[in-house]
Amino acid sequence: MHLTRTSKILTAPIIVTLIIMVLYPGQIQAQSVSGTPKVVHAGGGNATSPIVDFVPQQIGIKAGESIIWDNPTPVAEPHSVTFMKEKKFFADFVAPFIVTNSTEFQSPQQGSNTEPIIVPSQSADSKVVLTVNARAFNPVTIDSKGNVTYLPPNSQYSMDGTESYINSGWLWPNELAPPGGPAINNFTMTFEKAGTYSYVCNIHPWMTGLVTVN
Ligand SMILES: [Cu+2]
Repeated sequence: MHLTRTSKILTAPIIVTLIIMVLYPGQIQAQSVSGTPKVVHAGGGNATSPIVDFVPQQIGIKAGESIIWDNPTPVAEPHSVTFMKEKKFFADFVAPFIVTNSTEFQSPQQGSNTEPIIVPSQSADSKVVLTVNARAFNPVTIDSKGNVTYLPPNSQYSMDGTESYINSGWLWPNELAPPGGPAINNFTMTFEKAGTYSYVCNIHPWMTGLVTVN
């Protein structure tokens, strides 16, 4: 394909942008947050008395602004930032699942001190295993139609206010996430619409926060 000089000049910035998007996908995403996000801490305190609260518990922002939640707790105590339209969307972090009787669970690490909890089921062909619930543990959204979308760790999400469920996933203090799981330590959300939005931690459901968007 032969490009004229003008079209070469016009396409050059697009090509540069595409290369940057491939090399630094997180940075392109980060630019979509307008202004500096306000910080809310999930937890904190010290090693002998960790805080189990959002700090500040209430925060006011303007529509289009963002909040970043982190976890400054000095011990390995996780928290989540979870918005729900209704109580039925509360995701317990351990949940039962039916599997066939022939299903065996083996640890990838020989000799590890692990085993899933298996309880009897109603049917002779199946058993029930209790496992960690991904919708509590991982960053995920459910829209008003019930579509479930998993987000990458340390996500940035823009809330339009119609969502049924938005979860940060378990936010661990830096370097203190358990091995094997996603090492999530922050969550950023942009609030597009004015309103009052309450949220909870799905590990400590009495731990609540409020965002007022004007
Ligand atoms: Cu918590």
